[in-house]
Amino acid sequence: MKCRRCKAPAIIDIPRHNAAFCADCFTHQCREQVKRAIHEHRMIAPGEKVLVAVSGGKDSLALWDLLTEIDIPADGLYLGLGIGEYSDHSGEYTRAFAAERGLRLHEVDLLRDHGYDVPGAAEATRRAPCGACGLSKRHLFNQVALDEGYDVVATGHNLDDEAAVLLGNVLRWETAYLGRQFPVLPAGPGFARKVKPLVRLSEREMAAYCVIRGIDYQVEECPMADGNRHLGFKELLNQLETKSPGTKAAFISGFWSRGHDAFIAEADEERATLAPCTECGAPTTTGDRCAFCSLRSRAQSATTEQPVTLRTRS
Ligand code: Q46
Ligand code: ZN
Repeated sequence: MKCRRCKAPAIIDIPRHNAAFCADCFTHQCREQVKRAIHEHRMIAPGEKVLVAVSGGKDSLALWDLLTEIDIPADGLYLGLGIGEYSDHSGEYTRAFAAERGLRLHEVDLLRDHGYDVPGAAEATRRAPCGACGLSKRHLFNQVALDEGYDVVATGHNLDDEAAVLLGNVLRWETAYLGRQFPVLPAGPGFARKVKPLVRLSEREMAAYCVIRGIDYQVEECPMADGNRHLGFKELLNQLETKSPGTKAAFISGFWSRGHDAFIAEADEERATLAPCTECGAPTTTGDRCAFCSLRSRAQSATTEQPVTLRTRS
């Protein structure tokens, strides 16, 4: 197996591109894929302030590294979820990554800053933890971006994540979600722009990228992932991909070019009905308290500690 670009011995094959690469050319290929995604979808303009949502896992740390490598300066935001040792270690990997590279990292801790954690939220809502966890992340990433003057929030969603979410949304015809499923979500009143620069790269490629670049990351699975239905969709899609390489990429790129437009109107209508949350001011469809503020007040009752203010590390 030889590298497609330089003909040296290859260390990784990428069946969907019918190609293999040596370590140097593979990292070059990853950078090119990120540049292409950013360019194609007009994710980030020169000079814009970028905030990367970092979890301590391979995708978000690879994303932070890749943006830095292609000369797009970005600060990080780590959200402490309070999921025991898993969160403790995730925070340690993130802080070490930022410190080694001299990058600026913001930290928000659910328990310290908002008086609840993900296990408490799951208990209070009596639902799978991922729902409350995802809601908290979306709200707080956006809030920190707006409060700290960032133009864009970049997340580490990769090709596998997008294909699994798309399959879930299609299976249930979640049309409003389909309208919002795109590599870039524009800014609006109360919303920073959201972008996914890793959509052209797979989970396996991001793991390989971290190994090659010497990035230490959290390899443990989240212990609260059991109720996450996307894991099942990923397994199914992996089976299809093994039989027919390129299936996932064709599924999502076909949706973006031929399906997404059909659902935009519904997502736009939903945005047009938004009004400020009576408690935090974030846009909400309820006309009262937003879903985050409702969750927080219910979840706080399952915890004991009181909130303190946002801490920023430079
Ligand atoms: S951290 Fe949160 Fe994930 Fe854990 S509780 Fe679910 S959503 S699985 S990316
Ligand atoms: Zn609110």
